[in-house]
This record gives sequence, structure tokens and C-alpha cells, in this order.
Amino acid sequence: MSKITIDPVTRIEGHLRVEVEQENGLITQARCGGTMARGLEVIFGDRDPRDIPILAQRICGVCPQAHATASAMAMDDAFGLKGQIPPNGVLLRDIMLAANFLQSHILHFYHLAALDYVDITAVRDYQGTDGDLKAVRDFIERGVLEPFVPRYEGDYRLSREGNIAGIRHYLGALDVRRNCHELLSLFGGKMPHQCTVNVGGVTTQVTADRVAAALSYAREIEEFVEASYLPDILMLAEAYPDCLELGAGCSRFLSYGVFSEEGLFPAGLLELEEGTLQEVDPERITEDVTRSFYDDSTNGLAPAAGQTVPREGKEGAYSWLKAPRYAGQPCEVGPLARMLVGYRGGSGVIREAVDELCSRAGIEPTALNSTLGRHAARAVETAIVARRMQQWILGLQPGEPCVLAVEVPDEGRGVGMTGAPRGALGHWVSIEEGKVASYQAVVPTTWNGSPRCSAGIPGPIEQAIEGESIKDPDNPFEVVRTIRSFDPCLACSVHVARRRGSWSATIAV
Ligand code: NFE
Ligand code: MG
Repeated sequence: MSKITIDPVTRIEGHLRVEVEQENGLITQARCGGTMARGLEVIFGDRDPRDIPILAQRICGVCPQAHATASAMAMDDAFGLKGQIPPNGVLLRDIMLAANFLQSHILHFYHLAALDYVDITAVRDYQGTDGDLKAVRDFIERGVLEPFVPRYEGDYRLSREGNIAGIRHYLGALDVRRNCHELLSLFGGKMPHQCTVNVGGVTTQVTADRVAAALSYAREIEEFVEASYLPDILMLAEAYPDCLELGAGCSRFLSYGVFSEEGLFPAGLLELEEGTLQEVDPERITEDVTRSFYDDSTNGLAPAAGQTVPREGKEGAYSWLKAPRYAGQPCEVGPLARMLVGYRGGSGVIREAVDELCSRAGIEPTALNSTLGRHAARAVETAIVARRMQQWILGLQPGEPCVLAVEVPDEGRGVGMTGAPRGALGHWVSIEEGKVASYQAVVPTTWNGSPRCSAGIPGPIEQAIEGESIKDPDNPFEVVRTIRSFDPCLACSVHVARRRGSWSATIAV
């Protein structure tokens, strides 16, 4: 038996440490720990509620729009405005969140995960005329290999042409991501961390020229997804079929739904093995802190009553992530969860897109519950969002209102449950004397990357790694491939702060 420690796991967002025990190449135990502490929920305490949708974006620079959206929805609820947001405001929130989904998914696939499968050193002997590829070749020839190495070696299987195509799309994806941000900025002023989504709607104006510009960006983004992203996934499915057979997590999938288009991304809890799909009951969500660096007195609280009381160095703890549980069980969240819940939950758009990709790849939809399947599900979701978003843009009404006038209530409680690129996202707020009295965010990577709970049940990423085989303990590429397929973001999932020097007794909010 030996232990392998990967710390930090690179090409993800944030600080993740993974320890695995292996015996004769079989992983017997995995522990996933978030090693960073931050502090956003605490910072929100005692502030004007209207500041929070702006501040909450600072939980993360990759998915800030999801936090703005969830926070604005929580405030709509607490202010008594749920269901009253002007149609333009609802659509703009969807469009801006969609732009961030596209940016985030394309970032994750091309700039973080693809290098697990695409051998970038194949560009070394590139003799063609593409100026960008020649620039990468010259860069590598100078001996500057970061950010492409260090990497785990030993399992690059694409043809030379396949690798070159992957590298070309890696570069093209940089421009596409800029376009996603520019699209969002048309309505948000800037990106990351736009300035217009707030309680009551979106503080901008819809004009015909902005609609035309947004549509043109969206069409260009969709072209890239159809011409590069989906074909690249099919190329990987052909070259790495074994990656479609490993890496299943807890096989219990949770989605809160996302975007306002009726029936497109339904909410649900799918138990894949039992084949059951249930409605989501938010009352069944709790956060366990048995193996997390938080005070045991806060164990098992529902988010609406949640507290954040850090206990650095707590005996037996190994992560700054709490362990969210639904009815006591861990759940996988993310594009795979949304695609499987949508497939079972009657979304015609999802069913058609999943069936099309699966038939082109020659696989069954259940094969998506795997390391490479998570990438395929994310690509399908990207295509759906890129296509539907154009309809949402066309639904905007120039000159019509986008936001309500609001008044801060003395008291209120609210919840905003939606989807972030990485999965189900919930924000819970309570307001007292017109100020934020408490705030809790339960975030996708907190679900996926959670440590064990009081029942000893490992989190979804831990479960996905346990039982995997590794060929070479010095190059555990199987482990990082599986971890990256979840697209972890540790900034989102810890969001707890340490005040200068020591933890403050008043840190609980
Ligand atoms: Ni920092 Fe995030 C997304 C959220 S992940 S990227 O998507 O919320 O936990
Ligand atoms: Mg939290």
C-alpha cells in the first residue's frame, strides 16, 4: 500500500489537495481537501442587501454571474418581488448567465482539461503556415514550457493531426471566451464582475443596437461550439473509450434547474441506479462539518440556519469545504446532472441533443456517467445554451423596463436556487433591521468536492476516484483526469474568510 498526494491539483480553479491510497494499482481510498479559506459569507453580514448581488460575485472570477443571479433571486424573494421582475429583466439575467456559462465551459474544456488528452508538444515539428501554431511552436522551442508542463506523462493517444487540431482550438477558444465576456458586457458594463444585475431586475436598457450586437456574438460562439467543441469531444471519445467506462461518482444527481425557459433545464433529484426521479425539496438540504474545519456545534444545519464558524486544525478534519447532503446523501451536480435530470425529466431539447451526441459517439446516454462523459455532457449543454440564447436575445423588447424600483424591507428571508456552470447553486439570506443578518451560499464544488460526513460517506469526487486503477504511481493521470472532469472550483466552494491574524468570535453569520 502506498499513498499518493497531489497538492495542488493544477489546471483547476483554486487550491485542492488530493490524497489517495493505492494497493497494486487499485485506489482504495481518496480524500479531497480544499486547502484555502476565504470569507465572503461573513463579509456580507450587516450590509445593505442591495450591495450583495455585486459583492457575491467576488466569490469567484470564473462563475461570478451565477452568484450575481442567485443572490439577486434571493433578494427578490426577501423583498417580496418574486414573480414580478419585468420580462426584459428576466431575459437579461438569463442571457448574461448564459454568456458566463459559455465562457466557463469553453475555458474549462480547452484551457484546463483538454491538455489531459491533447499532446501540446506535437506542435514542435509543425511545418504549416498557421501563424498562431507557429508562435506556439517557437514558444516551446525556446524551452518555455509553462503553462503546458509539468504534467503527468504517458497516455497521449491522438494522431498528430488530432493534436494539432486540439491546439488550434485551444488558441481559438481564447477569442471565443473574450466574445462571451464582451456579449455579457453589453448589458453588464464590464466582465468579470458586471455591475447591473440586482434585486428587482437588471439596471440597464435594451436598445436595438445592443440586441443586434449580442445576437452576432452569440452566433459566432455557437459556430465555434458546433464546429470545434462537439467534434473534439467525439474525437476524444474515439481515442479514449476507456474514459467512458470509469470515473462514475455517487450516481445521485441533483439539479435546481436554471434559466427561465419553461421545461428546458428541469429541477430534480435522479438516483441513476434506482432509476428514480424526485422533486427537489430544499428543506432536505443540510451541511455536515464532521470532517471540515468548522465548529462541530454547527453540524448538520440547513442553509437557512447555517453558520460559518471556522476551527482551523480541527482534529479529524481535512477540508475547508463543508459537506452538503440531500436527505443525508451526497449528490453530484453539474452539466452531467443537468443533462441526466433533463433527459429523464422530459426536456425535449436536452433529449434530442444528448441522443444526437450519443449516437454520433456510438454510446448509450448512461455512458455519460464517467470521466469523459462529464466532458461530453458539458459540451452538449454548451451547445444547447449557445442555441437557445439566440432566442432569448430575440425576445428582448427595446425601450421596455428591465428593473423595478425597490425598497429595502425591515425584515425578510429569501432563497435563490439556480444553476452555475458547475452545478446547483443556492444562496440563502435573512434581513433584519434593513441589513443582512445572515447569508449562506451552498455552491456546486462544495457538493462535488465535499469531504466525508458524520456517516462516513465520501463526497462525489472521492467516490469517483476510489476503485480506479492507476498504471504508474508516479504519473497518476487517471486520477487528475477524473478530478478535472468535475471542473472543480475551490474559490467558489470555500468562500470563508480569515480576519487578519486570527479567527474572530463574531465570524459566525
Ligand atoms: Ni468558481 Fe462556481 C461555478 C459556483 S463552482 S466556479 O460554476 O457557484 O462551485
Ligand atoms: Mg457556504
